[in-house]
Amino acid sequence: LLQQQQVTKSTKLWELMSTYLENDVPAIEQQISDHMEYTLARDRGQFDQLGAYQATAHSVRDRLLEYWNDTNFRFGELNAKQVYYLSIEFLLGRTLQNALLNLNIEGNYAQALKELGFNLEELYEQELDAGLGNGGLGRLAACFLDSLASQNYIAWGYGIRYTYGMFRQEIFQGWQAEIPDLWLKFGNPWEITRFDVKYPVRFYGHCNGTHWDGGEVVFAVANDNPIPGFRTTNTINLRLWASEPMTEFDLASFNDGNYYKAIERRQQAETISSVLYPNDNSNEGKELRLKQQYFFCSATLQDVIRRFKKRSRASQKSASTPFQLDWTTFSDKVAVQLNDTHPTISCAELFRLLMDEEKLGWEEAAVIVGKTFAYTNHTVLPEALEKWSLPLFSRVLPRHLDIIFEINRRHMEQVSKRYPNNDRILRELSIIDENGAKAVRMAHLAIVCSHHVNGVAAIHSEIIKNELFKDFNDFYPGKFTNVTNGITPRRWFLNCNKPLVKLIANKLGDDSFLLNLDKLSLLRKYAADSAFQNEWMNVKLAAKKRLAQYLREYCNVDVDPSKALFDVHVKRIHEYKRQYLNILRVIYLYNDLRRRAVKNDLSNEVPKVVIFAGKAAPGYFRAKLVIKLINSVAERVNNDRSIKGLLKVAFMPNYNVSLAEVIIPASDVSQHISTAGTEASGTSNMKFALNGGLIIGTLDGANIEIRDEIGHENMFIFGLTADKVEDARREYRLKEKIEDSRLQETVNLIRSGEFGDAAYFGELCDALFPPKDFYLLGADFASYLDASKEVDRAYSNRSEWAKVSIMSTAGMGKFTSDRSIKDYAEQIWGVKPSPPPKESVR
Ligand code: B1N
Repeated sequence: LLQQQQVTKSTKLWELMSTYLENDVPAIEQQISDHMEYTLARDRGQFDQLGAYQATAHSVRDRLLEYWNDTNFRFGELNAKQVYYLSIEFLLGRTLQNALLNLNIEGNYAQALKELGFNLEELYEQELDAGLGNGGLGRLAACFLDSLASQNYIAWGYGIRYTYGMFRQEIFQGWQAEIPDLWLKFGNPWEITRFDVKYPVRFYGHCNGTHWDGGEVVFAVANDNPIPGFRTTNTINLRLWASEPMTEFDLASFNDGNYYKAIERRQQAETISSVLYPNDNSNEGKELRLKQQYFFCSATLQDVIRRFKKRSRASQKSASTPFQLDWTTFSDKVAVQLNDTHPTISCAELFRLLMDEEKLGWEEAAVIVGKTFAYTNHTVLPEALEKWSLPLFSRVLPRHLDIIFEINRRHMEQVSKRYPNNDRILRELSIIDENGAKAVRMAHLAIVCSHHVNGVAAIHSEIIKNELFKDFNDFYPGKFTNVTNGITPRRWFLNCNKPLVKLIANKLGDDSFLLNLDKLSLLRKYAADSAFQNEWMNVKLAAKKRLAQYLREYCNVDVDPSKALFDVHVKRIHEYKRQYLNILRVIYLYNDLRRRAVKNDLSNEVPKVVIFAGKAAPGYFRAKLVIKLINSVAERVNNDRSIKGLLKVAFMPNYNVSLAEVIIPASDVSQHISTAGTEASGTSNMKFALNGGLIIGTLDGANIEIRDEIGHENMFIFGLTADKVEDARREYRLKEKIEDSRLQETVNLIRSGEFGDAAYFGELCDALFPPKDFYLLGADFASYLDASKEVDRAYSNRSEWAKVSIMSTAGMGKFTSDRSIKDYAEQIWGVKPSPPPKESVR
């Protein structure tokens, strides 16, 4: 397909392309104007904000491409091991500001645009988010790309170019409505479509031995997105595949005279990459989803193999001997990281490509596969563990099912050797689930085919080793490990909170902490300094003012940011994340305020606004009902004059990366209150704490490690610990009623119709009664109220609060994704940074 094109040697072109665009203000102005005219074809009366944004974006992209080309050239020359990060989601958000800051040219751009009559900050708002992910898992992939680039690793990301990303959420009469996300409606200046880089991908058909034939074939077309490193020219690539029909028309249908059927087949091909599945932490088992997974994995591995061959050929020493490809070096050149099980079909696909296309034997292929892949698990929730029913799998990917059976047969042989006559363990460790309808367990396939398996926070990795995959851990000692998640301080500190970064840089002498976050610990010695505390709190106040404006504009909620505590709960809506527990708390607080208002006992009350945001999966009724309840409570509470505005509730629609960038710097306290043992890590907890927001949370996920770093006294911890959860559940099941009187009172209030729609909310109320309440809201309610009270108490002391806020930021060094990536590089991939030569750093 990719025909070897004749390469023309042009010294002149080489020289011209070796010069770089200038970054002085007049040069930038000229290039923006050029793009207005030559790229956008604007006439001189048509300079609107959108056009200005697009022209600016194109001029920044030009600069990215210079570094990106250099980087790709250097990677090819080095021919060192390259990391491939495979993820079905990349939640990138906006690109413009991130690119300008990473290239260190934001100031000159602001100046140039000012002289052209525009405001750069306003242009940022023109960009639509690239929302190609659901939540934490997709955003983690985006943070990891930034850290790979910034630390000079040889790495690429691979995923899907969805035409429609995460749906836009609107609220109608308190209910969530989902609107298609038209993120490409004005084009996408950040991507380069490689019409010449495309691979065929087959589905269905039949399979005769190693011969797979018939069915349907689509093309995967490469779309490249440059990812710049921070203050380095290392600019890596995120290659996203779009599906395209085969260019050859379906001749059979044409000859039958079935023109419409032929067109329909073409359209079916396009649907493969059309929409992101909007489920977070749950698995729908849909055929199209399996096709998406295979589609991007097959194209990716074909691309990786092509690059391996090209580089091997280019690096052959002597031209006299005929070239002989050495497959045993494959895993010295390729490390593939599987972001959850979604790309796990790649393991079977690599077997297929090596055996059926490259004619290697099983043993040879198995060694290569086993040294190439590593798998990251992101969840222990049973409903999220991927399983594909055998009938579906064998219809869509018949050859791969055969391969998986053979992997499993050999795997089962090993297991029985080690544990003779042990049916339980055979059943437990089999890739095929035979309890009930037979299915392929993707996590088991990933574990068998990978050299390492990691969890994403210490507690989560322990649960994986000791509970979820205990037998695997015994069978494969040393395979299981931990890499605690992290976030990039470029986007989640510098981009979203420049005033705080400036304040800290002034205090510490420079901003090198952005690449060495541990240096933040130097702030500890200023935590009690009252002048510094004042400056610190003023920065926080400015961020709160900005958010207050949003609250007025989008939620019709009026708050005084200089008085009110901003209490934030933003993440996907899910039962295990317990937004319901929070709104129950709010209802209790509201009722208490009303009671005290009657007794004229409202003095010393800390005014607060409780801010919620987050999307529910469209088919997740419980979660949508919680959104409705939050909005109903907001309606009632915000309009009750008797409580004197001391409590407000807001649900901000359409939570996404760019809204998170506004909310996170503005939070005083944020909620991370999952039932212990359910949230694998959480990453927004890190974002809030880094920005001086205090955390109220359970001992779950990364909260535990955050506590270890910043100190128990600097967090509001409550609730059951993971080791107590099972017993608590067993106990609760035996109870006859809700024992906590404050919770009972709160439920009664909902049932009474205080917030309208009592009939709807009945389901939510029922869910709290024994033997239900799987997520243990009842068990944690009392300690949650205590923690909430403690927050109020601490907030009343401004200096104490400021100190804790500073201590939070100071303790967050560990949670940079730079550290996570270093852990992966050293423990799992076996790669080192390869900084570009000094002369290329401008
Ligand atoms: O991955 C994040 C963690 O910080 C979160 O704790 C975890 O909940 C999240 C199926 C998922 N786990 N599993 C998913 C997403 C989409 C999908 O289709 C599962 N997301 C997480 C990063 O490690």
